[in-house]
Amino acid sequence: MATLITVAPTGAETTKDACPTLPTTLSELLETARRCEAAGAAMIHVHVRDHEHRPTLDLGRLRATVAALRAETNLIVQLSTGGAVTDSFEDRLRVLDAEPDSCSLTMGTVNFGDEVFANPWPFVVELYELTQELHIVPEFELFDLGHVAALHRLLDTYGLPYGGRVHCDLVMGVPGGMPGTTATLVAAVQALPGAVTSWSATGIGRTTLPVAMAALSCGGHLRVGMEDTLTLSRGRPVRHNVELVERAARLAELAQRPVMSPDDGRELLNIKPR
Ligand code: KMH
Ligand code: ZN
Repeated sequence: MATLITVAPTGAETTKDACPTLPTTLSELLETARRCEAAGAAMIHVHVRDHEHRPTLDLGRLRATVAALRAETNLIVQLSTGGAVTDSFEDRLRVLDAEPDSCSLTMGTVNFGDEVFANPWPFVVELYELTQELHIVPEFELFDLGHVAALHRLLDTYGLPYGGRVHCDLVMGVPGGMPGTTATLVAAVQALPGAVTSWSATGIGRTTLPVAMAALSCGGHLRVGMEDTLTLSRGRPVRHNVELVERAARLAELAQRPVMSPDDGRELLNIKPR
């Protein structure tokens, strides 16, 4: 089985001042997307920044970003509905109006460092029903084992996502969420609903490599990028997202699970051309 690599190049937490190589402008994002696609990424998980490099859910910027990524790459475009911890539920729901191929959908509230990433059940349900109505393929973000239980409840109560495939991403190693260890990954994978058709994993910070290797050995796909990891090794900062994608592609190759093209990714997730 080939490996779907998702690149999450920006996120909402790191500031441009702290990390000047973080792609925060549209042209930096497009340059990043092109290079990461050439290195083996099939999907891009996008957080947008404003003209002062601060996270924003401005609909005009989101629409322009989706259009530009579609024009300049063949990547599957996934918009974050998580945004930043300060974003309102209303703004996070409105992200879907930018008509991405896919969107992230976090399955519950989690402590997020010193903050709280709020995803109460009624919001999760409203967002899920909106993805079904607007024909957007969700990627369920699971930060904790409780989120796996919530995914069972969601699918049992509200049925399958648009397109019929159930793809989730284990986000591991967030301070407040499940630890980024092999034992936890195995426990989470074993607990996934039977309806899950594919899953990826990402380990925050120093958990990146153990989580990636565990995921590959368990049949999972990979998410990498500067949203989650800012160093390649101790004392060696990531200079460009492509370094993380290249390393993930090398790991996938070693595991004899070579990278998947964006078109094969569309088939895996049943994403139709818009
Ligand atoms: N920035 C985090 C609070 C997502 O993209 O859906 C949430 C996050 C998850 O990054
Ligand atoms: Zn994100």
